[in-house]
Amino acid sequence: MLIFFVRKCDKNIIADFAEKCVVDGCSFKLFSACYYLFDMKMKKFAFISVIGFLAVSAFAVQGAPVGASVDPTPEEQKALDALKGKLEGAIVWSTSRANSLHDIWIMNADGTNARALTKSNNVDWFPRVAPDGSKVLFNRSKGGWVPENDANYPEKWDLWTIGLDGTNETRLVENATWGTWRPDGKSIVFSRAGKVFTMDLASKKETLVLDGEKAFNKAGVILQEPNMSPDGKHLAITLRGSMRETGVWDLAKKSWTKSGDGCQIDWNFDGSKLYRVNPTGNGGTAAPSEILWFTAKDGKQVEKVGFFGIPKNVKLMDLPGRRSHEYFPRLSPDGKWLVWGATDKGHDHDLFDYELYIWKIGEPVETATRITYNSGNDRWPDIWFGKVPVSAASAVADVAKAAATATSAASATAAAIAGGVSEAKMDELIKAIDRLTEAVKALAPSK
Ligand SMILES: [Ca+2]
Ligand SMILES: [Ca+2]
Repeated sequence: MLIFFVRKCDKNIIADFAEKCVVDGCSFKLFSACYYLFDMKMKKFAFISVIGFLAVSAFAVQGAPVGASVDPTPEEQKALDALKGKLEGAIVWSTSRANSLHDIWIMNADGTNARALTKSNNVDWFPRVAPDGSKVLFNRSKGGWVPENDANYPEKWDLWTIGLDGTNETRLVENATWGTWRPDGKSIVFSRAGKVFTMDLASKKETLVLDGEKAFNKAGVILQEPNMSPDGKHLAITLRGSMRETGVWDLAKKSWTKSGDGCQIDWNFDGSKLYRVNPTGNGGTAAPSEILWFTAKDGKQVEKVGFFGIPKNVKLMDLPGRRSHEYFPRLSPDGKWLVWGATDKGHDHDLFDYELYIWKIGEPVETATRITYNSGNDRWPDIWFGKVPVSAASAVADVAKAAATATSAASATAAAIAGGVSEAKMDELIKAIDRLTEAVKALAPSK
């Protein structure tokens, strides 16, 4: 165990810990950072590692808190009611609400009908819906609890797919993380620590498209969450390990354009925008965070942030109030809606009580609608628009439910008639007929 720990405790990881300890104050992480700063000799390192390992063992988390339901406030309920029926499609995300190891869940794009898509003894997260809505690509730990901080160790993860109807769960790529779809749905992009690959789904052939250490001429560069531009010419990447910034890699010119600090940089549907998380803005009681978006021209970010502050036009979302530690931004396929997660305290992506929101871009930020209500962890949403496929098994269950409703409505109608037709009975009769009509509609085969 000690050997394992020493091997893992390289400078890059410790540097990551150093940043994290600012946020969550974990004493071990602070201690690791101090070790790094003082650059102690190997002997001392081994000794300190034992102490560090014991500290980690004592406080090791073996899963995320399983949450409990939370009631929406009257305002939140009003916003939910206003959204209901407005959008057809699905939102998928990773949650610990029913399983401390996180399952992928799915809800309708209007925030209704949340249900589990995966159920496993592995950590399932980073779901990305295929362009045709047939399936979801996601990260799965090889076994048991693996924290998101270990996303940079591809040997701990595989990429899996599952149908949006919950069928055909399949392992697609071994030892990989951060899988995303190409626009035609025929290939995917993913990373293995410092390298980015594409894979053709028909042939299963993998192609190395970027080697971080060679590209940046620096050891220990981690390429996190690589998102390829829709035209396939650029990679938006969050650099971690020995470098720490966001930006865009031009695959043909082999050049890097820095976006700034922050993380989770991604493209909109046509590559005309880049968006990402920035460590500024309101932050609840965690740390400042907001979502920025920029004009992208030939893969380059037009507006700059930094010494002169943040231009107003690049601010996309920074909620007023406490739940403003925004992460995991994702634009809808048509670029008109934004989904994200936010905490009102705490930062760890896989432990704290993030809740998901949806917002129509351009509307006042106050119209953002909270769509999850559970004290467990809710992270990494993706949104897709279209008709969500239904498995044969659940279609049969739906028909059975509709049939039961129709039977009960029909007997209520008969009972109302049998009891004579007073005014009250007439109301009852009309309601029963309405229910019967709805139930018969539901029984009709969908087109
Ligand atoms: Ca904020
Ligand atoms: Ca939550």
